[in-house]
Amino acid sequence: MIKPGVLQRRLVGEVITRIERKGLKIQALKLMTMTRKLCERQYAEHKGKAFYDDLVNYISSAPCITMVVAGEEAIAMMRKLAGATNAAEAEPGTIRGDFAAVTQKNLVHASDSPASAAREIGLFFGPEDIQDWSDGNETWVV
Ligand code: FUP
Repeated sequence: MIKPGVLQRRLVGEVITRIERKGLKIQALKLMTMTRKLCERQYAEHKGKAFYDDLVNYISSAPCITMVVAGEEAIAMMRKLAGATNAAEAEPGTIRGDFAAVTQKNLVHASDSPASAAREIGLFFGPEDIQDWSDGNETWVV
């Protein structure tokens, strides 16, 4: 998920380019403003924590881009591309390390396990939204 504010900062292309350059496959993509209810479901594991209310307010404040990204080890790769949650700890070269100075506004969310990916994908997409495709590279080279 590309979080609110990334559109305003005109960084959507920058984030998606990193995912594409890594070689991962985008199978679904949607521009949407999340309702509070949907945010609460997305971040249910954090309910009761000090940052929870601010997080839900922020995530429901403006459009996000939700995506399904596929590939071998896609979860581990997306987490590496994103960088550490804490903006001060995220390494340069990662999305958060390069563009986030505020942890709450750390640009992206990436599922941390197959189970959370399945749950989160189900919040945003139906099976009909997810497209499988082949790059067809074999037709461009001999
Ligand atoms: P991540 O899996 O890296 O997105 O991190 P978490 O699920 O732990 O946190 C979800 C979001 O809550 C973070 F992206 C930003 C916000 N957060 C804070 O604002 N403060 C914190 O101390 C921890 C998380």
